[in-house]
Amino acid sequence: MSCGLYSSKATSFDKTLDLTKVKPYGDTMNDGKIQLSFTLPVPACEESMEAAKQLLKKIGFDDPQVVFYKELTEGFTFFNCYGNCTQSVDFSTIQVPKVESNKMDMHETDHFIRQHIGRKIVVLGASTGTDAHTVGIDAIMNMKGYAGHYGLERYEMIDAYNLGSQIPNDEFIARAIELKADALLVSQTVTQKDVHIGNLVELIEMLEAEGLRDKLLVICGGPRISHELAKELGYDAGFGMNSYADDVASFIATQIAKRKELR
Ligand code: B12
Repeated sequence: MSCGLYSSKATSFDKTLDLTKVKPYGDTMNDGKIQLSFTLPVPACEESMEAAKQLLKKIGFDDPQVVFYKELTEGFTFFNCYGNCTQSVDFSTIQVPKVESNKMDMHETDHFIRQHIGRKIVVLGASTGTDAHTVGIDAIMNMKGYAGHYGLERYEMIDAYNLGSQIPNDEFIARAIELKADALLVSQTVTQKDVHIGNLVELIEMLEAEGLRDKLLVICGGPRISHELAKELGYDAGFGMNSYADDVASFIATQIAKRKELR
């Protein structure tokens, strides 16, 4: 269900809000105000300010304004601009594929695992390939947790192994075999030139070649990962920004319990 079908708080205080024609909000409903920052490869001068405004008009902004500009280095000027967006979107019809699972907190998940699986679950996590970003996978796995959500290492019924960053896919798979993993968690932060796609696909292909794909839950996450993309690439689920250990732990526990029931 689209969250547009829930009552929006804004509709109750402003009757001019039409969820079928949603525009950005600045300080008045439907004013369409957008703030945009970008750099043009030209020196800072009156002409480059005019170039920035013309560009905004071409993009479709009414009343474009440059509110700040500064030459960052010789020949490259940074602009901060405002403009009124002339387009709108129909929020009421938007549907986004999401991970479907009942979110449980740490204690509920531990209890669920005890009751429905009856043994500890082994989860391996890493930032793979050339990706050196560790903060995302640490947020999900570290004992102390992140933003008030305990990480998987704190769960009594999860054996969590955080392998760190820049783990090659073959090493990740070798550790998964050695530790008899139930689930693999891959974190990918750098998406420049789609480097994450190649790396994520390679892992799935290698797991398939080893005959392991169906024996494991394989989950990816990162700031630019969506559930839709993850499914397309052959993963069981994908988690993006604002996801926490409880989201992924609930998903893993319920999926493993389901698979156990089917056996
Ligand atoms: C810190 C940082 C670094 C540090 C990393 C240190 C470390 N130990 O991690 C250093 C300085 C090493 C670094 C290097 C680089 N970085 Co950097 N870095 C960042 C920065 C500032 C913060 C990232 C972060 O820690 N976020 C906080 C965590 C908690 O958020 P998160 O990762 O999104 O994780 C959450 C969710 O996504 C999710 N999640 C994440 N992983 C997983 C996995 C699973 C299984 C699940 C369920 C959920 C999940 O859960 C987390 C909690 O909610 C970002 C900019 C920014 N503000 O985001 C740039 C950024 C990510 N870096 C960037 C770049 C380009 C680089 C470099 C290529 C720069 C360079 N030219 O050298 C290198 C790459 C190095 C490499 N080989 O990977 C770009 C990436 C752009 C892109 N789209 O690809 C960013 C966005 C900066 C930018 N605006 O350009 N970086």
